[in-house]
Amino acid sequence: MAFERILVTGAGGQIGSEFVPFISEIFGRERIIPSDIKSNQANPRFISLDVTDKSSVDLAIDKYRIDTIFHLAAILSATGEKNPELAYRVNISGMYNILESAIKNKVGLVLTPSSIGVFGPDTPKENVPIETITRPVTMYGVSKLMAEQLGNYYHSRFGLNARGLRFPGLISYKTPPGGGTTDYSVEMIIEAVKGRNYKCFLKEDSKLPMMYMPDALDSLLRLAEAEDSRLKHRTDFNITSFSITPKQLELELRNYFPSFGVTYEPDFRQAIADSWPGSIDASAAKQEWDFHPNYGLKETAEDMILNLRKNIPSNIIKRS
Ligand code: NAD
Ligand code: AKB
Repeated sequence: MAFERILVTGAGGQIGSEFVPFISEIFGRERIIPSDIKSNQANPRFISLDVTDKSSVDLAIDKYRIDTIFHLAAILSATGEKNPELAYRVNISGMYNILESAIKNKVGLVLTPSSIGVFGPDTPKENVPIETITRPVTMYGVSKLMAEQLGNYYHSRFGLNARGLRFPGLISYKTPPGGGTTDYSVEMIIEAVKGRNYKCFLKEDSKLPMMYMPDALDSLLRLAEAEDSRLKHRTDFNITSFSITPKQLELELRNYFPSFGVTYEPDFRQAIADSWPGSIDASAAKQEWDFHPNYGLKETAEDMILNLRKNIPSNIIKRS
């Protein structure tokens, strides 16, 4: 049984703040329990839940008779390098608490995004398959890899329906990204729309895989609804839409804003970007659950600019 009572952790984040309205449209608002460590006064259904607090996780899953969990609470790569202990607690202990409670309460599905952060400098750089060398050099990567493996373990040991996918950098305009290395892409587009130049914290040739938020939301739902019998993988599906460098994004934006300019002043996030691949292979996701992205760079830039021209949300500020 799944999708009757759905808990979303980290619901106030870049993905959660869009995923909750997205699934509310599909399943009905009354079935969704959005939660986060941050409060949200605007949504009375929102509950306060710290995933590192095992008894609170247990209490919430039991109280709301949860059958499905989209576990989005996490600490991203740049914030994780500033505070590795926090990243460890939220990304590993938080995942452990969710899985333990899911078993105890007979939850039907736990879906947890992973990341290209699981790869490291020893991973091949292009068209990287799922099974490859994964030796991450960030606490974020280490913890996301551990979370993938925990999901696999709870599936094989206890039969839990744990699933997950490795997102590339996500581009969106509603909620600011949460302190990652790919955040430059969102920041650059916003500055261009505001008519300002941008100082980029990565080098101009740092190629990374990316995806526009509508494709990310669709992917989460497709994997959640996929027939179990089709899945050969569980928690580590690579997915990607397009790969770009900051320079390519700058040039794309100059089609709309001819005087837009970017200076490149790499900071500590450059080392993180350097450890990640430039492109990944999403063929297993296509075969096993019909992953199908619709937005390339051009469509992403066009839609971002269209929406940001209507309204630049006041909370779109740099968080890292
Ligand atoms: P985000 O940082 O925007 O949101 C994470 C949310 O988790 C925040 O609202 C934060 O308040 C919450 N949180 C932090 N600690 C918590 C705790 N102890 N208990 C409960 N909530 C807590 O991140 P996001 O981009 O929405 O990421 C969601 C998931 O997707 C994560 O697993 C992340 O690793 C993965 N992911 C994101 C991207 C991306 O580009 N956004 C890329 C790859 C993978
Ligand atoms: C980050 O940069 O940390 C995230 C990710 C790719 O996981 N956007």
